[in-house]
Amino acid sequence: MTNRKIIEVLYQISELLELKNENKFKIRAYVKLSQFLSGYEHELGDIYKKDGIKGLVEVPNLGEGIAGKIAELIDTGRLKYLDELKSSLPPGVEKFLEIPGMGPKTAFFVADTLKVKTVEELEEALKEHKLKDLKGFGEKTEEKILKGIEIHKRGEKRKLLGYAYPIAEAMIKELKARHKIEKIEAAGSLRRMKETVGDIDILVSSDDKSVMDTFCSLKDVSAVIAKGETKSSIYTVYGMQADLRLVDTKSYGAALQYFTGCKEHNVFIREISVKAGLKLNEYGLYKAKTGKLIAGETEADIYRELGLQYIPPELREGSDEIKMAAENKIPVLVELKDIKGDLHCHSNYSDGYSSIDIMAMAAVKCGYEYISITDHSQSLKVARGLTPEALLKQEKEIDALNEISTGFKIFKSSEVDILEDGSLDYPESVLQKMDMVIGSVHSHFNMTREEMTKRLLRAMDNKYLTIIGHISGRIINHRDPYELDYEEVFKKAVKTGTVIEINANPERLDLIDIRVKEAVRMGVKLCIGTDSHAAEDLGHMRYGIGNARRGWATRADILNTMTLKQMTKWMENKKK
Ligand code: DGT
Ligand code: CA
Ligand code: CA
Ligand code: ZN
Repeated sequence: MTNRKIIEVLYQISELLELKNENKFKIRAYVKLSQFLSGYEHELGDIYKKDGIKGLVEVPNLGEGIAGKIAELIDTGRLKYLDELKSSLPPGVEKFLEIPGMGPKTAFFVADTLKVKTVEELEEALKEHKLKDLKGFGEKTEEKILKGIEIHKRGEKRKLLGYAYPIAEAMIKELKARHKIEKIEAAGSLRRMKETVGDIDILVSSDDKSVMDTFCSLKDVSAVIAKGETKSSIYTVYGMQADLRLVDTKSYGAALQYFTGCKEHNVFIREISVKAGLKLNEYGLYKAKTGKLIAGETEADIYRELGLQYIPPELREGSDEIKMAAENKIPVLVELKDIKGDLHCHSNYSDGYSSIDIMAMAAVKCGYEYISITDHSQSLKVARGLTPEALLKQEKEIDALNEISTGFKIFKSSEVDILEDGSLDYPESVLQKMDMVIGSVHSHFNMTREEMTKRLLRAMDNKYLTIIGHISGRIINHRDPYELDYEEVFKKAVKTGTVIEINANPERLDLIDIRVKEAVRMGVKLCIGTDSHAAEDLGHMRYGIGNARRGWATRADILNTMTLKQMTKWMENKKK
């Protein structure tokens, strides 16, 4: 039983309790614990195994009552309490709760009055406008729920990159630990760092054939779909399928190329080989006439023999990457090791879980030279936004920390709300004291494209605004982006020197890849920030890097590849 699975159960309980109108404090205990666990570095399973319930109770936010339930979960894989909660609800309600925008009350109401039990039945009833005629519900509500259903269906199929990536990593680690392995890595959309992935594809080369047995008996397996000598598919407890393919070392590069995709890229690549009198498949690259093998062991060999520059996986999306590679125009893309600091981090002053010094220490561990503390501004009450007085206190704490450190700096900043009219949520007297300022939209999402564009353009007129945070407002699988004229915004960003953020949080990954490409083309300066709410989240930087690379960004395009010295100077100039 992993923390991830436990979190799922805790959330479910909290939602069911809410539905039953239970005690608010009781509900909050579950929510708080699951939020805490999502950033917790230790596995509760390990703690329980070592120290029993006593160990669990020592975990922050974890009380005795819940500890007993978690112990039951770990021991049996089930929880009686949850089963009872579920069976006390009208059928269907539990499913409806998974629909974005559907609160417990509505879920209860539709199940009760429309007498529908599945999401499909609900969808049908809505399309027949059965809800519209009822008291208090209009066409708007119908549309909203239908939209939620659509997003929900998408989300059921594809998982976030940040969800799937650690799962794939752990599987690979386990296989490596138990077998002598030549080469192993994830292929498919995961290797291309696509924002969502359909399934996990792993490729391995090893003389030890029993690696397949291990794969099919991993602790994460909920069902074995197919098991063979060279290919197996499993279904995992995380709601995703994973495939393992065992290939010959001689063919490893060819197989990796083939199974990395995407399909369109592969089709184009094969066309090129045919034109060159060659034949490419997952075993190798051959002379068409004689069948002689000319490449196969590495991907680099294959691209080279096709007369192409090496194409990094993140670019293989079947757009213009092959044409560019033929002309030797693939740039050196930004890499994780180029990043010198994180510019978007929350602390426990607002809605983060870690203190400033813990965040800073984690940043040092990442090899960074600086971190920017960007807590929320005063209007964002739900995220405990800081009053100017609280900011002063934070400023003092940061000054004190900076005084005792050398070669590492904490920048004083804030993620300031861009208010409805495009003004910023602190007066200039407060903003001017900060090293930098992120401006983000956290409210009034329902504006027209013109209004929202105007709002952002106006924010960029504020000379203290340094960066626009998570520009589209989307939450993948939960909230669609608002409408925005990106060309106008990018133009203004170039003119005012405003930086646009690539938000590395797996739920946001915002700017999206094709817009990163557009921004790079227009000369917009970008930065990558994790939007961390706990020290562990700093590790999300890799997803931001993946996204930046998918948008063809180089080191020079990304602000936070600057050293501390360069960055300090850049900020001073920006404020002038
Ligand atoms: P996903 O899993 O939906 O996020 O996307 P992928 O790209 O990982 O797709 P998947 O898992 O179906 O297959 C992995 C790769 O294998 C895919 O990117 C390209 C290759 N592949 C799979 N089926 C075909 C095919 O029918 N034709 C070609 N050319 N390549 C294929
Ligand atoms: Ca896949
Ligand atoms: Ca697959
Ligand atoms: Zn934000």
